[in-house]
Amino acid sequence: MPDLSAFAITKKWPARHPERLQLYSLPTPNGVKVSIALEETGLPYEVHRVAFDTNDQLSPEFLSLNPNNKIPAILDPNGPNGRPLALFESGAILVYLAAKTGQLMPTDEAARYETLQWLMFQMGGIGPMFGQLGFFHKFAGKDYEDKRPRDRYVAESRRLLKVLDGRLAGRQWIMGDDYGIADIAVFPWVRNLAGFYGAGEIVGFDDFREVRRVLDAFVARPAVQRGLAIPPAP
Ligand SMILES: N[C@@H](CCC(=O)N[C@@H](CS)C(=O)NCC(=O)O)C(=O)O
Repeated sequence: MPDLSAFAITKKWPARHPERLQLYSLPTPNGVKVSIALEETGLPYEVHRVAFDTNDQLSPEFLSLNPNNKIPAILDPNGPNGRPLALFESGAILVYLAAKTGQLMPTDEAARYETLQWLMFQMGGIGPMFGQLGFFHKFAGKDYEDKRPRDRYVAESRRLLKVLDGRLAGRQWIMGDDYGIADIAVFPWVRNLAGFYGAGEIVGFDDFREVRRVLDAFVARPAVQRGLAIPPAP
């Protein structure tokens, strides 16, 4: 049985199954990327809830694994060379899970780089820009009188949706027939923009028919539906 006691995070969130990959998360657009990938691959894991209402992400135990105080994070007891591996940043975790399982990533080398390119497009573009739009459209920023910041993120989100729409034309998924980590990174954010953030109208979501088509196919996947509800509400 692997010993994870050297990892302070296990003091606050004890591992009942230390032989399984440990996931620290919440069902947010970044959190569900990892639970969806885990559900898709079938890798056994144990999930721990990092509650924002009690600022669990700022606890010393969580910070010992992720000094950037954000979910998701993982602790894999069976990492490279059979040693435990702690990891944060959802993009890095997706790449790790794909490499570990040999799934969700094409085998061809050029196609692998292309997958990373679209993954980075999400991490550097879609995530931060849609997130800012959420702040200025739905959360505290919506009361600001000056609408220029909101308008900037509306325009940038529309631009990114157009790029994505162009990529998806004539393709089933971002990487064509190969569903994988690029889709798992992008579509939880697209779903959130039109859904939870209520920003569908302001960004003209209906103009992006290819994005809508692939979003529908994405959320229809059983593993996606399971991953979207992890960890379950207490
Ligand atoms: N680039 C990070 C972003 C993670 C992130 O922003 N997580 C949010 C939830 S979606 C969070 O943990 N927020 C808590 C906080 O900022 O205190 C990743 O992709 O993992």
